[in-house]
Amino acid sequence: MPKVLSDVQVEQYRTEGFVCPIDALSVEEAAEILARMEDLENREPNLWARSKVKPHLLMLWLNELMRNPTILDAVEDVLGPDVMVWATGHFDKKAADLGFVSWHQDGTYWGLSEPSVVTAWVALTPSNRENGCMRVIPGSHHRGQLPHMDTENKNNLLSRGQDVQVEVNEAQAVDLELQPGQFSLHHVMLVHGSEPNFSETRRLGITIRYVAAHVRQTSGFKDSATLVRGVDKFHNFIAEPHPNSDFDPIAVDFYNEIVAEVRKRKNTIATDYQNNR
Ligand SMILES: O=C(O)CCC(=O)C(=O)O
Repeated sequence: MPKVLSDVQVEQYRTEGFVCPIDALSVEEAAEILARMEDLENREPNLWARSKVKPHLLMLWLNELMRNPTILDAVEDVLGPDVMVWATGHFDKKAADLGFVSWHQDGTYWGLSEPSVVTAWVALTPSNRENGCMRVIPGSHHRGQLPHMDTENKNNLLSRGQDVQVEVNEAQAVDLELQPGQFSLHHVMLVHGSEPNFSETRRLGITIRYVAAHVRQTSGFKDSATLVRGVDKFHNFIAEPHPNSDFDPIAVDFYNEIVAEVRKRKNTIATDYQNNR
């Protein structure tokens, strides 16, 4: 029996590749997390540029958020009992921001061995049609790996501007509208994207990329991950340290080593762990 999702939602994830919305935090808790994040942003103007690959190693609020029991229960409902966090990130659109996300499948450059990979997209502000919420094409995760092309557009929030090279029927798109504290789940092969923010307020989502423990990095290096549920019987990933503070020196050293690995393999693996800015 699922822990948080209903049977219908588990079935929806299987057939359509997403579930939305799911309640995780109260509006007050989401506001508190946002305040912690903004406090760090104010103290460290290059915060996100410094933290592109696995910001959960550097920011305590994010390391705590990825362990939220409700999010983990929902992830367990679709991935099974042994769950690791492989990557995290943020997708930020300021008020009246032209930033957009081209239609893509997440797994395209990630180098992961199989699609037991799900993203929890956690809203820290309202996310709706007007401010450029995420949009998905239901069932597109069943189409297998589709061809993508890297494109150059400074407003594309994806690091390579990766754009799926098949026609996307936007009439089928579903808006994943969320209130602060809610999240959606989407499958690693689901075609999704988002439009600019035409509103007067910020739209901010935190992405947490969860993998089942048996998933491997296939791009020729030992990647890292954090076990957050169950047992890691496979040791396919180097175990990440658990930071005790923001920019905990032990986690920073580890982070720098991983970033160096990722950069060395820039042309072969996921350099799009994280968005463009
Ligand atoms: O936040 C967005 O607009 C897009 C997010 C996205 O592409 C992702 O989570 O993979």
